[in-house]
Amino acid sequence: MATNRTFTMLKPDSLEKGNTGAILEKINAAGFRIVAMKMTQMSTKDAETFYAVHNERPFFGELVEYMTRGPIVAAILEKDNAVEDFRTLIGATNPADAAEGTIRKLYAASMGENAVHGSDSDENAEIEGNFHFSGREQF
Ligand code: FUP
Repeated sequence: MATNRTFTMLKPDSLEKGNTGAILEKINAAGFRIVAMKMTQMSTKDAETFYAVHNERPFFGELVEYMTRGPIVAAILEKDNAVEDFRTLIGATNPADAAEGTIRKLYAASMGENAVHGSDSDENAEIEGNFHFSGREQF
């Protein structure tokens, strides 16, 4: 069943650079409603679990190091066509390929430090949202 929710994380580089407010403003301006939101820091086990699909990839160790090195902002967002529209708003995984005006084009340094996460399917949006938020933290 298609849903109208997606899950995002503002990754450690975004918080380190002071881009949290600017990125949230772009998300707000694009018409997403915040269903859940918090600042948190992932443990190594959290990051290994969240990115388990990549655990055989050569960049996995660096990805886990990066995602655990400082706090993130995690959020569930609601909008019609949320998953696809949010992927459009953030741009390509590699900021060098990201379209003008996208969050990754504006705020990401590299493929390895790409500022923001967006779920790639309705199914993963639900899994990832529930990874970070209990039912009573989702409004
Ligand atoms: P995305 O869905 O755009 O977040 O990208 P992926 O799920 O394919 O990758 C998850 C994260 O792994 C990316 F955000 C960055 C990292 N990654 C690399 O560092 N190198 C790669 O070649 C692919 C992904």
